[in-house]
Amino acid sequence: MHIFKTEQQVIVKHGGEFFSSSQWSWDTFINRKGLHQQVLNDLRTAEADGSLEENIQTLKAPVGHQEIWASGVTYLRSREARMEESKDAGGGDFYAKVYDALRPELFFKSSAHRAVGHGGNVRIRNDSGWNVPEPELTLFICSAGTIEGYTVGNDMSSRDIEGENPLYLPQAKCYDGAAALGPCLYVPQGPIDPRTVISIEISRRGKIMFSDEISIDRMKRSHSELAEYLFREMSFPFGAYLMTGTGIVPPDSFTLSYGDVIAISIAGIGTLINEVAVQ
Ligand code: DO4
Ligand code: MG
Repeated sequence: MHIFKTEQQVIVKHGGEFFSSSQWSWDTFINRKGLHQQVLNDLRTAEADGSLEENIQTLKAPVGHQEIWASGVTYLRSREARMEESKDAGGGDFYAKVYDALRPELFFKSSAHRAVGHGGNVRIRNDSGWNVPEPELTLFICSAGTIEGYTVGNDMSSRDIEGENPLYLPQAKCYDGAAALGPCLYVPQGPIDPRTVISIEISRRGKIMFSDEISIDRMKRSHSELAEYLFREMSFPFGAYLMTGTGIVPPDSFTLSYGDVIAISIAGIGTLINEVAVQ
């Protein structure tokens, strides 16, 4: 099942049908242990309404009062790219060490108000000259600490800033329009298939500048391990989103430009499309 957030409504798509109710409010609707079964129970008393399909043409990010966190260096490709970009600053070792360490790298990515949804504009910083999107499977973890769903995430990153000094990471990762989530919250009956593929396509004036794909089973860590570390000493009253890291990094010669269109697809979830805002 897929749960969409619009300006006014929570809309569920299940079995090819669309449902909504004025009783459903985002934070309480999604923050439930055993979400798939709970929503199935809700649908027993809801009436399918085909006209709701039109309402999901304009979507919000599937986030209310949830914080958005991110994991780093969970794929070999990210480890290599980070070591290379920070080697002059002496930061390379840190990335090699965190890739092998027991404790994962977790960092705060975005509050809801800085995130954008499908169709919204992501941004690149004015004080950065090397920017890339990071296509990431993103977990939704409810306040009880269980993984209840998935969405597509884009962890926009300023590579020159993080490469200059690893201590600049929050500035490379957190700014208005640096996180995109969507198009919906996907809530399968069980865990997502480990053979699921993430793909990305970046277009400039209609021409594809970069494309790549990776399967999520190439990730070094498990989803439950990442969720467990995030929830160790922090409570999330409305649940939390956790990006799981990137396994796709464009070549070093590539940087995003204003107007580029980034399309990230994850099988089963959908495609998140965002244009880089023109400043
Ligand atoms: O340590 C820097 C950030 C890593 C990251 O965002 C990723 O691997 O996806
Ligand atoms: Mg990332």
